[in-house]
Amino acid sequence: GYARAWWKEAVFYQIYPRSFCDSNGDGIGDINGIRQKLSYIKGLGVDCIWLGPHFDSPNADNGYDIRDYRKVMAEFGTMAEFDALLAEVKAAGMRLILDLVVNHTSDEHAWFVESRKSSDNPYRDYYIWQKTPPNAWTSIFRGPAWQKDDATGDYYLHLFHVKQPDLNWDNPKVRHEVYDVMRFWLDKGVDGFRMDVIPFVSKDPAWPELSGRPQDTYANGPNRDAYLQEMRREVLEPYQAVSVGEAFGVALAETPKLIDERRGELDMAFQFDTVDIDRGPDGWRPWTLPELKAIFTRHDAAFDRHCWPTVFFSNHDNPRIVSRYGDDHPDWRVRSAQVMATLLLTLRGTPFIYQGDELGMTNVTFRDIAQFDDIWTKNAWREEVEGGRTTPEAFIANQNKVSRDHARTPMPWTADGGFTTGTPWFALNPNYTDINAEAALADPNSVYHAYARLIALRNAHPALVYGDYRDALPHDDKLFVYERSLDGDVWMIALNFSCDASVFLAPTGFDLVLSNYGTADRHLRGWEARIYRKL
Ligand code: TEU
Ligand code: CA
Repeated sequence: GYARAWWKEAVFYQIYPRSFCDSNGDGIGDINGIRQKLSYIKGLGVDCIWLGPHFDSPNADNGYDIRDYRKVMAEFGTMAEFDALLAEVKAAGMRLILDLVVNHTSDEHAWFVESRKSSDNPYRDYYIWQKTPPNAWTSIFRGPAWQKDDATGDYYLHLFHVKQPDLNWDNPKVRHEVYDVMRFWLDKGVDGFRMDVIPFVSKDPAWPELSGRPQDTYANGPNRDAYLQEMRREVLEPYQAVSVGEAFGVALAETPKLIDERRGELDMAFQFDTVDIDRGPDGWRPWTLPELKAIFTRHDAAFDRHCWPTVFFSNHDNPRIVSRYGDDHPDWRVRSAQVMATLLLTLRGTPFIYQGDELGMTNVTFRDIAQFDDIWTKNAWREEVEGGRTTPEAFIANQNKVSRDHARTPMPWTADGGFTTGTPWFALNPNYTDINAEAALADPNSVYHAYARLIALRNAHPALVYGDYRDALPHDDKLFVYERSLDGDVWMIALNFSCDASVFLAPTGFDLVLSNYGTADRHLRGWEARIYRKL
């Protein structure tokens, strides 16, 4: 069996602070807003909060460009308010992890301000400078990854936005600065880190040209594993801190390198297979249920007893779960969001919930480029539409499927919005009048209460956490039926991924424990989710 650990049994909840709750009417979510909503989060039964970047930042990429790692973003509040939040999270019996963004900093970080001044500046080697670009690497956010800088005429590397220069991890001083930042927050009592694009930290000194997707090259530098091992020895291990790294660009077969417990790197990784399922070379592509199911069978085979998976279907970089994997038509929105909740919370691996998915929040229908906030979308528009490669209509249609902004609309707290008393920094999804926390809390059949019931069930039964996984119907294109079993405790989960009723033979010798329809029926109804347990 597995070695037990709190983070294997935990359910995580991700907060995107800018869009969570605004306490002072300036239109921007903040720390005091989160403090006001802790009982809402606790009410779900989650164990640990992942707080998106809350550090001082000029917000070129909404906080993923950090100017000062030891300061709280002024718009979000003060260090005293952060300390109070942490204390209140703990008092509520939960834990808190922070977003560690250390592949790059903001170009306004003091290290980079120094670094760019001259080629003999003591901070020059904190970043990656070349006399001329050694290759034609491109930024994940479009355009060249090498940027000429006026002061010296040299080029610096930025794998993301031009305002996000990559740190030089080959310089041991940089690594120790990062470890000091980690200790600063761990000393306050945080429980660990989600690590942003952590596999990108090691750069290949041969500067190979790209072949395939850029991330496949960027994530696989020669010192990646040595640096993660050092980080674990230096910081994570002594503090017993949990770590979950974004495995962006790391193939499934390579992922055990990051998380096999015998290697001493990370505890968990976000593998991108599920969220890449609808991504093709030219944007959105359709997908099928057997493809989705095959991912979990593949993961099950790739991760042995020494690796522990994560399960997530969304985050601040992805569209809304119900629009993407379910059916956001009003007739099916609640049921299909409950099907996805059941999947998320009964697969093998630690589940991560993204704020608002517990309300069944949907994608937005964007009509105009002016409605978007994301720097990535804006860069892509410049390249594709202004560059004459596609039409505005085709571009917007694709963004309506893939945009990161779907996830970034503010939380709808009440039928009046309730996110802010002022003007929100980003428009709420106009359906907040129907889809909001107040309505969900009042309705026992809401998506929110389904999440709460599923989390309680998971917490009560080790088989749902540590049990083996077996897909019982891999080829069916509407039904997803699988087993979880541990020491003779056998569970069967039957999910209908369609609005058609389907004949389904209830397994003999099993009890129905939960259905999102409440009552039993001979048929598996449209978007029904059932959980059975062997007698
Ligand atoms: O994301 C890595 C990243 O590039 C993702 O945006 C990825 O491309 C996307 O999920 C594919 O669907 C991290 C952060 O999560 C993201 O918000 C930041 O913009 C990025 O790093 C840079 O820090
Ligand atoms: Ca505010």
